[in-house]
Amino acid sequence: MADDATLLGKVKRKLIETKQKWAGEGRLLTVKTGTPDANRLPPGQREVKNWPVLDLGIQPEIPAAKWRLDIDGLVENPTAWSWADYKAQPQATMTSDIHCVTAWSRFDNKWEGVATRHLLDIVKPKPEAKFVIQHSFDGYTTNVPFEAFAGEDVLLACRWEGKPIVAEHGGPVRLVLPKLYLWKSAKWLTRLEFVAEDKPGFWEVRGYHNHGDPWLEERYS
Ligand SMILES: Nc1nc2c(c(=O)[nH]1)N[C@H]1C(S)=C(S)[C@@H](COP(=O)(O)O)O[C@H]1N2
Ligand SMILES: [Mo]
Repeated sequence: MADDATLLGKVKRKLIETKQKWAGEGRLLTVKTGTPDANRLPPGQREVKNWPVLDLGIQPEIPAAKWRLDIDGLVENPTAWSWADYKAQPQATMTSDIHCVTAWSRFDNKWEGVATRHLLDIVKPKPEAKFVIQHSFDGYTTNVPFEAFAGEDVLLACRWEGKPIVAEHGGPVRLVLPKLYLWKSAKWLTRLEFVAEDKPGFWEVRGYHNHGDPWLEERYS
């Protein structure tokens, strides 16, 4: 009996030690950077180390002085940001995985920019605002549900891996919404329109899924 109790005591101690070690490493909370983990790749995706370029073939070069972001529609405070206005906002840092519908995923992208949560505090969307339409300098549009846009990991990003986002990847400012396929993240962002009725965007009217969750493989409609 005494032996059993001792053995149990040892097992328990060992278990607690292991759990404590895991907690220290952040295990069970987040996937550790660099750890090979099959669960990190959505169905049908493969990991790439480079960052492919995908767009309509027009890559507008927008000097910071010409860049402008309009935030309008169903908001209490419609706002227009110049580059200086944008840079004057608190800059957040975020690391996220990106998933393209063409089946590549890229892990651990380090972004800097303005969190959509911060933008929402300023423009104050009306309760009727159920969708956000992103508009770009190349004429591209894409629609996302309000809740997706308001995610804590969504950024109006201007930097990637410590450098300004290059024009081909959507600089000066692109959206990064990592929980949806990357076509839902507009490059060369210039307008955010808050609407009550959904308005399918460029790819959404051409057969892409209206929602685009990579974990549910919402590729095409
Ligand atoms: N303005 C704009 N944004 C866009 C696109 C585009 O053509 N124009 N293409 C989308 C698609 S289909 C993808 S997969 C990603 C690609 O981003 P990347 O070229 O930085 O990898 O941008 C998305 N955002
Ligand atoms: Mo895409």
